[in-house]
Amino acid sequence: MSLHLYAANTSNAQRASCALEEFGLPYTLHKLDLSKGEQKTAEFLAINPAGQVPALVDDAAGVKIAQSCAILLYLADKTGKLLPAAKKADVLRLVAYSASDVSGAIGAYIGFSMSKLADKPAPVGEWLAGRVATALGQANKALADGRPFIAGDEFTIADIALAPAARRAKDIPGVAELSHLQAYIARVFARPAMAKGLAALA
Ligand SMILES: N[C@@H](CCC(=O)N[C@@H](CS)C(=O)NCC(=O)O)C(=O)O
Repeated sequence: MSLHLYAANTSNAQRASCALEEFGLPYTLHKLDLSKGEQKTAEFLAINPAGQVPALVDDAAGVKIAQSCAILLYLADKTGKLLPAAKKADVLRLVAYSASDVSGAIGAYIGFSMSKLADKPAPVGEWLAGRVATALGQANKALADGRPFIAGDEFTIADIALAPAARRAKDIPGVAELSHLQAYIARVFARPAMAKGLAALA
């Protein structure tokens, strides 16, 4: 098989597995155990020098690509799907928003919460949670107009960028209250391909 996905059960890697399922592309899954450092082997570092998942190898095209949202853009370009020309600027904006504002804020909150710092002042945790709620609040506000997907009526790669990260954030203070976002997450993962992408890494 030409496509190889290197992944673990994380929201960044779920973007890639969900995308491959949504695009209907067959792939070989290589699950890495991050707790055993399998992402730092010489073999994997030759694929992604950053030593992080996800990474995708497209043998037929001679391509190795990391960064979850870059993988979405690569596959949209390869297939010509889920990045409609009429919505291109908006979808690109929303993919970048998910990769930076949303995942950045979630990563900072989770990194702080899980850190072994001797002193973890509560106000810092609250401030970091506030950044997540502010970032996801933008999506919640957009979805309040009744649109089914984040860029409008059509499912796009912006949904594959946003939904796994938003799902990961559900227990962060302030996120459960974002009712339009919560309904959206349920709607997106009710799609068979999205559900299959999640299950593949579980
Ligand atoms: N911005 C990257 C983040 C990748 C990332 O942080 N991967 C984590 C799992 S979600 C990882 O591989 N961590 C293991 C490590 O850094 O050693 C993306 O979107 O792909």
